[in-house]
Amino acid sequence: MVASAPTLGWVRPALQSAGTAFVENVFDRDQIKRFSVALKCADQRERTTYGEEFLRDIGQLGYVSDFLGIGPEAVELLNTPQLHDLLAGVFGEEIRLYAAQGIILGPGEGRNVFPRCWHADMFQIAEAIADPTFVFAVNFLVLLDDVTRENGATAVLPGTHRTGALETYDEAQMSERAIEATGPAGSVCLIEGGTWHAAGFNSSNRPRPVLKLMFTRRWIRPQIDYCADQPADLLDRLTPAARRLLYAGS
Ligand SMILES: O=C(O)CCC(=O)C(=O)O
Repeated sequence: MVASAPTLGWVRPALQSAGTAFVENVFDRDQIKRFSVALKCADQRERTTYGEEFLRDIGQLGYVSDFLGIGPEAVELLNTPQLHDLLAGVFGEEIRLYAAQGIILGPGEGRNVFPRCWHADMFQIAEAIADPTFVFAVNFLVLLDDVTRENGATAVLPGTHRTGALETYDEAQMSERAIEATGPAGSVCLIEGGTWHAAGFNSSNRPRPVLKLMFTRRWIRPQIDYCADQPADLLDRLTPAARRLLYAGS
């Protein structure tokens, strides 16, 4: 059973109060398998092209930044109706894709190992907005495998979108306050743009893959122009709702 629109009314209030929400069953298992294989292949291509050592040095090992380049699965993901139900519940119509990437957290990687640390994705914009409960940007982390504390669940500090800078940067205190986004593949962990969070530490022997989709209000200039340099038929393969997510100029 995938999550349906009428059951999603709690998500925006949760983002307003806690700055985070966790929604299960947004994508089904077959989709997740396809996304996961596509991401693994794209990651391998990047490692072959640039070399693991170089990618590690620049803090990009396991980050696949060419989201549309992972293959037709990126289009499939953007066309998924349940994703749009969730987006509509969070933002209404006024929404665009700001940036997307795959993140593969390898064994032995994670919090406090370069480049991973506590952060709020859009801290500066959050600071400039007077009402901290105004949801202007949300990181959608799509779980491509079952995520546990052992394989590096993302840790989120609830309510920190309302306080701005943290009172303490002490790792022990932050870990104690954090909630861990554990759950089954196909779930989405939503993190508001001003909410502090960090990857966990992957102490398992398998990589932990997620897809990160950062959505923002349309008046925020996207980090990547997804319509530039794309195959001519890309927009034809997207549903009107998905196309609207990518349009930089409208
Ligand atoms: O990989 C993770 O668990 C966290 C990802 C993250 O920090 C981010 O998307 O901003």
